[in-house]
Amino acid sequence: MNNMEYIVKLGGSVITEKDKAMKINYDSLCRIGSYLRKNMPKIIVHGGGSYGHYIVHGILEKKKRLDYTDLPLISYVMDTLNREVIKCLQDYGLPVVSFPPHSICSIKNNELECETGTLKRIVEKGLIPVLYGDAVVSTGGIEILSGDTLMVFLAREYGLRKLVFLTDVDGVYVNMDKKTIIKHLNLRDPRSQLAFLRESNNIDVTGGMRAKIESLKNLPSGTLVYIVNGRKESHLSKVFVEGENPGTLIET
Ligand code: IP8
Repeated sequence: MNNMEYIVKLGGSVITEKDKAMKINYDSLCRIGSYLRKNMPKIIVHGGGSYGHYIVHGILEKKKRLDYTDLPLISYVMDTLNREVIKCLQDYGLPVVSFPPHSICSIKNNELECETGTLKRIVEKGLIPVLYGDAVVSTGGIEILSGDTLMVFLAREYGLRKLVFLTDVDGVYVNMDKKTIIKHLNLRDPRSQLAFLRESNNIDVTGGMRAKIESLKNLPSGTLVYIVNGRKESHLSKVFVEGENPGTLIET
């Protein structure tokens, strides 16, 4: 399993300081870089954290909705975060290339479309494209495309059967108070599905966990999805070096 080709998402809550606007957590980011160097992914995606979410939240507070005029600022802010991610990963020897989603993706009638020709050629050369949650043009104006949606889209596009989501929690919680996590979840097993739904009120929704799991249902069956605490070195070592599950393993 360790040598399976995979796609990884560096969650915004791991690489930035959630409560501090526009602040990167370089320790976390660079530590992840050192582990990705040991076991290189095919594609990297990162989230918006206190860059993208902060700016979008501010716009929505002021005007209640997003429109075309917001694309320059949101894309600039996400590009700024992306440059730092790229720089740190390159410092760790990863051959990463930035791929701003707003320049290749759009949402047409709720369907995500991305021009992936160049991306494919870059991957074929052994380089690693880095995409991220972004604002993209849509039928009605612009929409926020989350990195989670991109992960599923790209995994399908490239036939990748292993996805790793680095988050700031230990996995999918079934009980937030007791901090108990599900070790293994099979989305097609009716029993585990039932257990999951019954407990879903306790699942970490602030981290978008419920939406994340919902979007996984669009993956082909037999795909392995690891939800891992990207802030804990021992968990990074387990998933990237030992090829084991330190958090929650979801099978589709
Ligand atoms: O953190 C959100 O991406 P996510 C991107 O992957 C923006 O949900 C611009 C808020």
